Amino acid sequence: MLDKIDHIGIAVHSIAERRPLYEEALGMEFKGEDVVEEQGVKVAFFAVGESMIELLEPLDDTGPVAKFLAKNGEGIHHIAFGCGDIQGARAHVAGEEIRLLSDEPRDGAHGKLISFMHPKDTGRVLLELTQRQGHEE
Ligand code: CMX
Repeated sequence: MLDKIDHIGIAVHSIAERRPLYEEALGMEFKGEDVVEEQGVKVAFFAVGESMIELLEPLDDTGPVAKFLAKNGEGIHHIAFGCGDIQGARAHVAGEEIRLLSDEPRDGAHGKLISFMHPKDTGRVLLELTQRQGHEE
């Protein structure tokens, strides 16, 4: 059902401030930035093998990442699993009595479909399902 760890999301106050850590100190390839208005974030991706690190910077004080930063400070925000069939994966986890945070998959960065599970049902770890649509860089 899940084919890899697609990315690990890390909440940061400023992508510009943290980018040198991943790109220069750790030597990861920068794969681009995106704004996901629906999620209230600017994101930046860095490649690690077939997976990515996603830095998440809030666009304002109101979205989920802003709330996370206010409560916890910077740190790991979520783990995203790649899957070929997000609707099938959603049906499977829902059958395991894990609540999904949206009625349908939402649009994520780089044209992906995404769905989050409630951290209260997953041992206090925010887990995401993600499915690529068409081609992606
Ligand atoms: N990881 C683990 N636990 C988390 C969490 C996170 N990232 N965010 C919130 N929680 C926990 C809270 O600590 C809280 O636990 P306690 O009650 O034990 O303190 C619980 O979840 C509920 O939190 P809340 O403050 O009552 O509710 P929120 O309004 O913060 O909503 C959540 C939490 C997960 C429902 C909300 O953040 C959400 O809908 N997230 C999904 C969307 C998202 O995170 N988008 C940003 C990334 C977008 C992208 O990658 O493109």
